[in-house]
Amino acid sequence: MSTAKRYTITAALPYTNGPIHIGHLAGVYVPADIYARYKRLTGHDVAFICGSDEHGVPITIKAKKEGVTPQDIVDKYHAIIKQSFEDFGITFDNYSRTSAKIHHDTASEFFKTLYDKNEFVEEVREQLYDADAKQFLADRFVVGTCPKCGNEESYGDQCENCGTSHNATDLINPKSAITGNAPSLKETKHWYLPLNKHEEFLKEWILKGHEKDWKPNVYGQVKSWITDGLRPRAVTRDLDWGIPVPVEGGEGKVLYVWFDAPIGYISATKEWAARENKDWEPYWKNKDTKLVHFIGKDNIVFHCIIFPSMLKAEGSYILPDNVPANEFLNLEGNKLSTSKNWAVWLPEYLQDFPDKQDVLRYALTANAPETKDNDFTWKDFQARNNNELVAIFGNFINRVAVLTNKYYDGIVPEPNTLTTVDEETLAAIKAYPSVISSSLERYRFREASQELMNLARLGNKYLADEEPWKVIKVDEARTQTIMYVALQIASALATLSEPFLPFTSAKLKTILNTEENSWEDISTKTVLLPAGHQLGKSELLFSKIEDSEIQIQLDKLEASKKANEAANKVVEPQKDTIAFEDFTKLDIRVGTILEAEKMPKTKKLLVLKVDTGIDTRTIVSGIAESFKPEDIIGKKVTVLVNLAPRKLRGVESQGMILMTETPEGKLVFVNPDDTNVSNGLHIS
Ligand code: B3M
Ligand code: ZN
Repeated sequence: MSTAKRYTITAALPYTNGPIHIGHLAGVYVPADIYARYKRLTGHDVAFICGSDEHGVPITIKAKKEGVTPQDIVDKYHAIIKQSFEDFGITFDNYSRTSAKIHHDTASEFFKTLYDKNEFVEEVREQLYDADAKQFLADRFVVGTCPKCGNEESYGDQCENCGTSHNATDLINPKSAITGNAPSLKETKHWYLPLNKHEEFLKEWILKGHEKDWKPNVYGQVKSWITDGLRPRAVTRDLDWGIPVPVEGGEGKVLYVWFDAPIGYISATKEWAARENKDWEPYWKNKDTKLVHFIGKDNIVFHCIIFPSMLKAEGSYILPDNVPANEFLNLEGNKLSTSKNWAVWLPEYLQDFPDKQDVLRYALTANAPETKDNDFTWKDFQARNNNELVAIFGNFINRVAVLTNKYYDGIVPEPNTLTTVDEETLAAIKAYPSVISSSLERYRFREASQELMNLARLGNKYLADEEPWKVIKVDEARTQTIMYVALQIASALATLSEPFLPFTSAKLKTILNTEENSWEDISTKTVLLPAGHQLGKSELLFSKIEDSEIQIQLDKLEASKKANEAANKVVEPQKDTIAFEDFTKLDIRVGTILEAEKMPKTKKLLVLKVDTGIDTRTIVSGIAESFKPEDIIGKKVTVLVNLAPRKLRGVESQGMILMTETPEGKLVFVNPDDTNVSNGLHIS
């Protein structure tokens, strides 16, 4: 595994149109932070870069909906998102934003360079246009059927189902997201990045160069797009929110959000370097720098094809060494959804679990959607906490701290003769840094987190086998050795847990009263915590999560589900008023169903014989999808008996059965003997 001296690690810039949820954390920010912390801990020069993505259509849509300006929206969510990252210990060296002047300047300059180098194709083409909204329909302003996979809700620039990026005019049956209208076509000029021109380079660089080291999900997608053939993509838009197109003829147009956003990584690096009095260029231009993009799978095309083509066309930049994209995280069996409020929002999580940042980091890492979509469940979260963090990691540390305090006043005891088990245990500790590194170098964060837990397991087992609490009664000298060895494991855990469980690692370092050891020290030093060292104050690392706490979370989700169902229910408007005299014309009686059978060759109709009290008559009723004929014989029903007879499929219907609906939407008879809650009369 080749490692570099300098690392530029980027995490996808979140759109500032809402807070962030566990899906973002699991897919992008936790793995990126683990990686960045690990690289720093192993002595590398790291720039860990992110920021708010403040342009693009979703932000203008949200602003319109809330009746505020796009700037109001981005200011609000930039602050919220930034706070969440801090709260969860995501150690960006810089969290910038794309509305920053430095970004506008950097992106404009980048565009101008490509323009001057003739890297764009300038073209007037017909684009989708909503005449009512007086708006060109690009990106999320238009929805239609994806030409590649048939998803009916593809956006103008990208289909979220298959990940393909396309031009809005490629959509089948496009509809304006603003008015719902079918768009017309209108000519407008744009600048296109001719991806086709870069096909050979992409083949060489990715298909030949990264078959082995890129994740199969990333490599596979990229390969299929390149094999399908690439086409020019417009990198400008007719919008008023974004970075103005800085060349002649660009008035009233802005850069496409996916053109400016990745350049945001560069601007944020510049901003950071200026603040730190460093030179930004080595982080983007030196061959001995490794550029790694952490993203979700829906961003693959932009980071593996479009942005590298831009960097290549510009000419002075390095290309990403890897793009370890994750798949998606689902929540309790359903897709995470902002609009359906089917999510665990980070600010809300912290309200309910104020000191459990590491628990979420751990649960999300141990169950990360690395190779396929994965499901987050609250039960699993609870189990990861109670059965692993509390029962293994926390239990081990607690026993070590409590016993050392009790037997030796918190001072690391002098070891005596080491047994084979002691020696094997000390040797096993030394292997962990490279075991965990090897997983991390391959972006296997789940595996790495489990190796860390294995080290805690080793400690737990060592104590359980050696039983110092029993040995103390018979062999003082042996107890000293046992506790010494256990303390070495605890010390290794303090260092190796840092990338995964930073808050826990800090607490553990306080308990052990040491900050000394580096990642490498764990495998090279013979003594991690020397005899005579005084421990610090003891505290519990983790606490149990009760069923009742989990139930609160499940109830919240249930409430979202109910709210969605209610919101989706279409309530029909009231019909025109009728006079009382009209109502009295209705002759409504209670009858009994004597016979019922399905009308042949229909789905909905039943032919009933009903005793109305006046006579027995035939009534055709459209209720076959709700009732089986045999179940309704003998049922009392309410019948409108003086409705003019009407032929249905050749059978004369002499009246109408009155129906109503339960709140759950189930069709029921209006039956004087039943006490069903009704919400409106139906005529069936
Ligand atoms: N804002 C997209 C997203 O949140 C986007 C990432 C930009 S990275 C340069 O899916
Ligand atoms: Zn698709």
